Amino acid sequence: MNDDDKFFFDLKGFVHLKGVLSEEEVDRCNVAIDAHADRFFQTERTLEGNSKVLGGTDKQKWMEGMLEWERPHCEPFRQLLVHAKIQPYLNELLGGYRLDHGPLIIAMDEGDGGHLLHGGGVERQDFSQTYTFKFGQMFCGLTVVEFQLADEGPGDGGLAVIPGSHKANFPLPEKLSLYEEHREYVKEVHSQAGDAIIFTEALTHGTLVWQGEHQRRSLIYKYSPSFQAHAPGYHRTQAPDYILDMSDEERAMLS
Ligand SMILES: O=C(O)CCC(=O)C(=O)O
Repeated sequence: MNDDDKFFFDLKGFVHLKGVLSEEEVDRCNVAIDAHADRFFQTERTLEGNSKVLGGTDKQKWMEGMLEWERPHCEPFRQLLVHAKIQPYLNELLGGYRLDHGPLIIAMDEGDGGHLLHGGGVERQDFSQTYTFKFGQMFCGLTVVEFQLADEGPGDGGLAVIPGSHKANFPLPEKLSLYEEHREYVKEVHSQAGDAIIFTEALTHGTLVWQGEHQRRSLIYKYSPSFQAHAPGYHRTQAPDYILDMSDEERAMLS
């Protein structure tokens, strides 16, 4: 993580890394997802809350459990746990770290509903989502690595953030959370398949209704410093033995 990256992460609460994944890495993930498409589910949670503009014609589709899929389909997702282009950022922001929860695939078809803008400064639910700067260094709690497996261009919707909101001291105005007012403060993150966006969970972020004609596919890994947890309990798994089949480096991310 070079000095420019550090400056912009501290200033904005996120960094957008272009072309982190090769076309082949993106394809391997998408092929594996296609092979498990029957496992998409719709969360019962109402992600758009009371927003008049974030509800869609249908809900987002989510999928989990990729780390335990059969080979070769699990492989690209396991490799992302220890991706050489991501590790320097997590080392700088978290020090020692591990997977807190995820990975999660968010897929959205045209018209699928968004997610309230949430998090940000004082909105943190607990210390595990903190962002702090001390002793010349950034300290992040829960930190998100979002890999884009499909393009997310202007007008498509998808990931939206409020740059700098990880340092906010006053509560997020409700109309902003609902995306009904103050939209000029919201940045849609335009990205291409293969890009990665790393952001502190303390950053106000959410999802705009998907308007693209192609399916949105975002892959989300959430990390915590190794000494603390955000998600309660152990990883839920259908196949507990899968962990024995991982490399030592991959397995260490789950410890
Ligand atoms: O749709 C997105 O990329 C944002 C997901 C999100 O809000 C979250 O992971 O908390």
